[in-house]
Amino acid sequence: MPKRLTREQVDRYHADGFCFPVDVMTRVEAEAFRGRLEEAEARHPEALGATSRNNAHIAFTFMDEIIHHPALLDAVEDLIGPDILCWGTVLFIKEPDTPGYVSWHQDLNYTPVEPHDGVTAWLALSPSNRESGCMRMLPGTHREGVREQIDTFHADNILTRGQTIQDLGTSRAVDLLLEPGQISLHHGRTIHSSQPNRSPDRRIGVAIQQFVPPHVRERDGRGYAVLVRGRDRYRHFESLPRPRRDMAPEDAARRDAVNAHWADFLYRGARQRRAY
Ligand SMILES: O=C(O)CCC(=O)C(=O)O
Repeated sequence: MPKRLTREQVDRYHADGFCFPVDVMTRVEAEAFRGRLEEAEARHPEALGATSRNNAHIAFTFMDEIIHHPALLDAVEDLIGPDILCWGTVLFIKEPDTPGYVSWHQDLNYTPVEPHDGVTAWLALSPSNRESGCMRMLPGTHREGVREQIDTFHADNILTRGQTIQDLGTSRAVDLLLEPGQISLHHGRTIHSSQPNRSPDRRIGVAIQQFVPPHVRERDGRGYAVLVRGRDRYRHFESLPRPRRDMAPEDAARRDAVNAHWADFLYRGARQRRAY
């Protein structure tokens, strides 16, 4: 018996490579997290902007609480089991009426974790719909292996390298409509994208990318992770402590070290680097 997902959602995840929407918190709780995010953005603009969106959970308590949220972890447990590590997070924020978009891609093309047994949870802290540029997914593509992506570095493409899978038929794409407090769950090989935010509100997504069971490891190194539930009998990752306040210098330094490690694989072989 699943803890949070319905049996149908579990089946959908395995068949399609994603499932949604999953209620994990009330709208009021989601609004409180949004409030804390926006307060933290105002107080630490250098640490929470478009170019500093990775791994905020290491240095900010609201993000740490999100990755440990019991209902969210129950949903993740339904897919990957009771021992759960958080390998990383990305804040995908699209400001009102801006051209930023995400091209068709697979996360596991550039994130070096193996085997492919993890899952990404994407939490909406504002409405995510067609107008605001919700994620769109191509069902079943997680079963087809990792595809070639080309780097475009297009100015409006908010992926690190503007990486894009070309020549795709996208007529079967599904829009992942979410209200604040709901998540979607996707497999890292599922091909997905998102359009610009044409709404008057910010589109705020917290991607926990990804939750992995402890037998997963990084291809070329040790890497870092936070044990968020259960036990880690493998110790493939350096274990990160939880922040007790925002931007304590030792946590900020840990986050910088993890992000430098990420930049090494995110930009491996690329002809240019961006600031994120
Ligand atoms: O938030 C978006 O629009 C894209 C997010 C994404 O690509 C991901 O979470 O893997």
